Amino acid sequence: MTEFSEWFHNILEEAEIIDQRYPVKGMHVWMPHGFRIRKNTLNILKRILDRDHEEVLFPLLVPEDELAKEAIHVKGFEDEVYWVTHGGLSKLQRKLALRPTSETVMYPMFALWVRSHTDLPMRFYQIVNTFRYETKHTRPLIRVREITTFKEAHTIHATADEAEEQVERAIEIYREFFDSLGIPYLITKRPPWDKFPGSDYTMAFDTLMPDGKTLQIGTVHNLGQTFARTFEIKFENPEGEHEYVHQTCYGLSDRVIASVIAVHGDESGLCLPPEVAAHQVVIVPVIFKKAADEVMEACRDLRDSLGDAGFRVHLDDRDLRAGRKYYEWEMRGVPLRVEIGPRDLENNSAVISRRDTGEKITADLDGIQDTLRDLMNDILENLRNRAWERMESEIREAGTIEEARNIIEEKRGIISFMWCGDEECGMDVEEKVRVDILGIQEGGSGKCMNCGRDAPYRAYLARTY
Ligand code: PR8
Repeated sequence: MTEFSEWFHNILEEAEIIDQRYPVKGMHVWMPHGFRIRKNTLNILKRILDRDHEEVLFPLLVPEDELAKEAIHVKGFEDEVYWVTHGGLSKLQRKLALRPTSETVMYPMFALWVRSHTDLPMRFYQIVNTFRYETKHTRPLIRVREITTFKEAHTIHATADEAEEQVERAIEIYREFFDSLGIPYLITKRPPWDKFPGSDYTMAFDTLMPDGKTLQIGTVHNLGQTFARTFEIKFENPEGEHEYVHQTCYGLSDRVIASVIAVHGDESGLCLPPEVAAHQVVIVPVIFKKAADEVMEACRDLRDSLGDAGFRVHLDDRDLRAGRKYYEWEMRGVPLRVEIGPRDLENNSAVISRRDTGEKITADLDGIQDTLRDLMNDILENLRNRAWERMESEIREAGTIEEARNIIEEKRGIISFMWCGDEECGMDVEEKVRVDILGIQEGGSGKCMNCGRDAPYRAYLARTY
């Protein structure tokens, strides 16, 4: 693949995902094709969350005093906040922030909503835009200043154990979500210096981008009782005493779409999992003078029957060369292309082309729905396996700092090593290898790669976005 960032930039434009020319840095326009992919992706997540979460919608603006209430939280976000200072020509008495995330928007209301232990647990989510004045280099979908698809969930529990369990459930939810997109992930507990501001701890999902850098694609935070104490969120327990609640929150962003594009794409462009593709099947009539009408009619019939059966299908009947159409639909990542020409019609068949493998399959028109459905399942599985294999082959074990340095210099990817868990030692590793510690996984034993002490953790290092 050509240089990744150039490829990514070009494909967003060529496949009409977003328009990057909007004149505010870090803010982009979703174009119709991108918007459809976005909507299909959101639908998968909603389907999973709707099982036991309630969807809500809170305001965009946060009063300054609410934002400032949770000291650690606000410290983490203070240099990323956009402020509204005026209403028309009048200066506002109370500045209003554009939400960088919604803890300080929601939690004052949660204090009003939560009364008794019988109200708990509560699980909410909303899909909104959030604003972060990022100072690091912005990149479309990857590091933006308006996150247009912020999917944030917030839960409230009576006990610490229940909050802990919710963290596990949220991890399962995100696993299921990323599996249905075929995106591989590494799940780790973030080191303390990299956790969400105000949380007890953060669990993160990272994926590997084609240039060997990792991208954080989702996070699950156990908030403990920090925000409950700040915002006075209390419930009455069965004994009639008032206790602070325990909370979690977890979120995903536009990065989900960035990873779908980057992880599965290739030299020919996008390669989309069928469930998110705007069109799952594109029918291209192969017209010669002979039997042109019959071919068009067969194509229309097929389009109608596939549409009725629930496929997102498109008939490309433009007056263009078939080759030009193939190129375009491949670039746009359509999973399956069906070609029908006069000879196919004589045999009551069609030729199906798979975007992921390039394979061509001659299928009987009568059973074509089943064939297409089987192929779509197979495509997702193939994309998922391929992507997992690629990521796993880029995780390399290092026993010494020297080895870690060499791997990062020569191969990039992710380094796995044993770590004592000491914060100072961790900072030292980051400085010596000049990359970030992604996080840790419990279990395993050995000696710390850096200081040689007993190491109860497996940790990971990578260049990150
Ligand atoms: C929370 N509160 O906010 P989080 N551009 C694109 N994606 C981003 C950006 C950005 N500038 N910043 C973060 N993300 C919690 C959980 C409610 C929900 C993505 O958590 O700050 C990252 O993938 O960790 C991150 O994992 C996710 O948003 C959630 O943001």
